[in-house]
Amino acid sequence: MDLPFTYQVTPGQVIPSRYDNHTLRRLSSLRGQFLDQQAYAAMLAAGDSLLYEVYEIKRPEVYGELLMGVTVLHPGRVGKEFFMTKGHFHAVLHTAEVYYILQGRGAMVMETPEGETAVEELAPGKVLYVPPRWAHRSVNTGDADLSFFFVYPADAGHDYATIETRGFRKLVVAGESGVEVIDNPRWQPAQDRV
Ligand code: M6P
Ligand code: ZN
Repeated sequence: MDLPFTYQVTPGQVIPSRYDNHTLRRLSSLRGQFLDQQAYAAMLAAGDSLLYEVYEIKRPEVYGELLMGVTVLHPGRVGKEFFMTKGHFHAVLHTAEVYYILQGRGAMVMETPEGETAVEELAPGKVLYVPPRWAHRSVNTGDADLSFFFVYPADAGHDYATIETRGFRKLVVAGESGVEVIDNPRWQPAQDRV
């Protein structure tokens, strides 16, 4: 591919005009993450629903390069909890990420290893800066696709295991009065710490 290069991403056409990888993530890849495990099991038994899709522009995973792409997170709920991404820390913890929201409504749930938490609302036109060290998970709180452009250092890598075992400290649910952020009652402190 020629360098430099351009491609198109617009709110009307969120799928990048060129991309290298198209990853599909289904309900089964979020096992253990949703609070209502009965609702999760029932939904999974009815079919392995597609939760989100990532269109990635490939670059060498080395210092100095940037990885970019678009995530399309579909609407839906497991019990009261909205569809969400797996979420991760970066394997190289001190690396940041930028999101630009193209369409839909949602939230980004974030936390540091020390236990600071933050939840930012996502809406079209908004740019979100996820600082180094903050784990991040996007949540679709609307009834249409939530789509956003992302970019982060190509050598950052993904640490999924920490979230898979402990979960996030905060959850985003449909409450009596709309979208609510609650403490995760199943959040687990790390076992390997004294
Ligand atoms: C964002 C970015 C990607 C990530 C995607 C899906 O678009 O952070 O790097 O792959 O969300 O999230 P996850 O990797 O947690 O499944
Ligand atoms: Zn990331």
